[in-house]
Amino acid sequence: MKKFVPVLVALCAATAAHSAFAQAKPEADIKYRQAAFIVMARHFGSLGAMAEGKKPYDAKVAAADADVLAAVTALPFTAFGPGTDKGAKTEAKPEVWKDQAKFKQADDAMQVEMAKLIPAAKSGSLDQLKAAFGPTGKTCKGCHDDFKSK
Ligand code: ASC
Repeated sequence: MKKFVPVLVALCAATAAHSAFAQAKPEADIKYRQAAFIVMARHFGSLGAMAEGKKPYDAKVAAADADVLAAVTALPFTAFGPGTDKGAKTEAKPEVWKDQAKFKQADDAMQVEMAKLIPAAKSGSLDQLKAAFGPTGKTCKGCHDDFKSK
């Protein structure tokens, strides 16, 4: 019997760790997608400020913003899986999970515009940045209107 005690302890610890992980997962996904959106907003906002003449245009800063956006733009959408509608404070509406096809369309629409904004922001041309910024912002807003509360 003595031999089995450490095995039992290990099994209990593994089970406890596993269930703790299972419970923490929606919260982790919610935080992950929010963090990715925060990073996007910072760098998208930087491009917007330049496009709208609210801060001086700097081609290097614009290119760096574009690199960040290229890296993060798809990430939030990997963390809206089943069961992540609650578990931490979230502004995601139930429609995200009720109308997944429409949510996917909204994601795709943004990716299409981002794929134009990124090279425009790296082109060294403020005019190109200006031309691509507005349409991308519209896709952000469109998705917020349908899928984000407040
Ligand atoms: C931003 C930002 C958004 C979008 C959105 C566009 O700069 O943080 O979420 O633009 O406001 O309408």
